[in-house]
Amino acid sequence: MALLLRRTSFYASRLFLTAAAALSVAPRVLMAEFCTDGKCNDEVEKAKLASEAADKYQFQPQDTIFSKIIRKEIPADIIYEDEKAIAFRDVNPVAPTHILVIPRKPLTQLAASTEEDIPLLGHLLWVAKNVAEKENLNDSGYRIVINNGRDAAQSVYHLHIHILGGRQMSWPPG
Ligand code: TR5
Repeated sequence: MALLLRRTSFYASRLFLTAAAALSVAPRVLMAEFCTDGKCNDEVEKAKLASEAADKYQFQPQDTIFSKIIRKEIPADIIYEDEKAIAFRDVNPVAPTHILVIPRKPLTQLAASTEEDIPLLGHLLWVAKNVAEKENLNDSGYRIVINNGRDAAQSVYHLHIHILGGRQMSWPPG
């Protein structure tokens, strides 16, 4: 019974987060950030939308969905936060464990970082390492990914580190 309740509340919270993401913006040009209509399962469409997002946002600080999560304006399954970083579960997981680590500072992407961000970049990796450990991924292993720009299909222009684990991965990535 307790397990059933836990499962139900897990799926209810996932549904809520997905709905919140879907409702948060309408214009198609922003779809790369929100992927609400199922098109994001299509790799070609995904790349096209990511390319639109790159044209619009690359190198320009802007108010992304992640800024809203930082300000707690939209709900997210936050599992860690400190004065510089925040980690939360990806709403569209591509692995049994899929967590995003982001800086509070609105850096659009890795390529937009400067020398002054060296301590911040180190901190983000440190957080990712600790979060992965807490998620019991150390023995099995995990993958750290940063998608940067159009060709990497970056869709949200707020720097983020993906932590992926809980299944065997293949190489090269798609
Ligand atoms: O493709 P890149 O590397 O830019 O990764 C962006 C990631 O953000 C994707 O894995 C999305 O699934 C994830 N994402 C997008 C939204 C979102 C999210 N993760 C947690 N919560 C989210 N909300 C509330 N809204 C989103 N649009």
